[in-house]
Amino acid sequence: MRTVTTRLTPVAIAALVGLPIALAAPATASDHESGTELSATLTEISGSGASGTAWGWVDGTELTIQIEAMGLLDGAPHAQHIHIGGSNTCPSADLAGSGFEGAVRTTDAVDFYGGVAVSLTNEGGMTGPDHALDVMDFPAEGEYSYERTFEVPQDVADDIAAGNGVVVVHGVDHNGSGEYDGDQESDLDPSLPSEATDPAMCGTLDVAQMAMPEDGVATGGGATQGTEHAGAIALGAVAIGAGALGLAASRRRTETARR
Ligand SMILES: [Cu+2]
Repeated sequence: MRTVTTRLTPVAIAALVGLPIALAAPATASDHESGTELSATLTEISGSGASGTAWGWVDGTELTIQIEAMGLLDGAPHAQHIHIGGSNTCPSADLAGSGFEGAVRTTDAVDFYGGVAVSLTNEGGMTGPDHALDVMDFPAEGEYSYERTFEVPQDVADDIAAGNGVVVVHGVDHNGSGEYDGDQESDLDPSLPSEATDPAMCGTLDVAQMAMPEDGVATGGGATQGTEHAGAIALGAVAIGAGALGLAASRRRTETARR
């Protein structure tokens, strides 16, 4: 929902200053005709310095996930998952953890994001929760772009489409040594240092817009309808302020809503 609003802002600015509206088109445009679009802003946990975004699409049992990550330890694997459970949220910023200087470890925040439901392994790796720590099958760079489309169980797909998925990227060099080390064992696998599995960043996969059923009739959903109204109000203000340019923005909004 937040993403729709964010997209409107550049549209509104473009309309007001007369820039070509096409510049404001979202980069994640897709040709999907059914399914549910999701997006997440990934924010650091325990001052890891990591940040990123995630985008997803659920259509039946097919899941597509894109992740843009930065600020991670370079040259070290970053396990990345979709967690489901708990309150389906990220840990609060003031959560005191059991890790390095109070850092949050993976199990410290399980009441927030639950357990691993999907392992976002590299192409070829397995994607179930049993493969959550297949460390050779995850991105191992400080900054990376990840995209994968694969099948998930129906209940997992339903949960993610309902906005219950939380993306968590792991691996934090708390002591700045340039590698995963330290005295503390991982709370997930005692053969690994805790740094290798501590959560670096987290974001909730929020439903970005209403899924359109095949008959083309939108079903209920108060929150998304509220977003639509907010967009209409914003565009109304543009129309008043910028006349014909405002109308162009409204048309663009309609196209965006149809995707
Ligand atoms: Cu995880």
